Amino acid sequence: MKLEAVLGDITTQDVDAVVNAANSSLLGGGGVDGAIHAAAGPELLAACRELRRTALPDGLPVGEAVATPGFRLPARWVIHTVGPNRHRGQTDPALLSSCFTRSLDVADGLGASSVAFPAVSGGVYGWAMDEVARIAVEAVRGGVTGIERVRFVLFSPDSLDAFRTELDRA
Ligand code: AR6
Repeated sequence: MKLEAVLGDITTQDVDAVVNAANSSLLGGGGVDGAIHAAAGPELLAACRELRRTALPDGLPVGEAVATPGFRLPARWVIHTVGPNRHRGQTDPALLSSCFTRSLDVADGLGASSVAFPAVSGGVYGWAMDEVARIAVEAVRGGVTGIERVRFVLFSPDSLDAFRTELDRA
């Protein structure tokens, strides 16, 4: 599996699946969630509402992942995951690690070979970027899947540095 980190906007990535740092409601929000919904178009919100009506009446639990089509995005699928929110006392690294491993499992199940991740929980949810990077890289490296390429797409030079530091660790 090839792992890389780039500076950029996840909504423009030419990969099979992009991961969304959503919230349990799946009904949209700010940050990367808002950007993905804006770029994918209103069909994405409709698909999320349908998931809530059917499979997920209580919402998506923290650390879990679920897929929808990507609609107007270059990516064929969006995999929605919910990171732990530090401001709500969700400080267990296993929950954040699970976001990455479960998203890869879902992508693998769809037959995706390339996946782009944002820094889940590294924004509004309050985790330090070096911690997100360490947990994300460790989780992805430990996963055994058919995914060929994982790209971390970071929104600032500092977060790119944090991920590059982890990727450079042997
Ligand atoms: N491409 C890549 N990264 C981005 C983009 C983008 N277009 N936009 C922002 N980021 P956040 P969280 C970075 O807050 O901490 C939402 O309202 C951003 O700079 O989006 O998991 C949800 O609905 C940061 O480094 O996600 C939830 O309520 C990283 O993505 C809540 O925020 C994650 O920041 C989730 O919070």
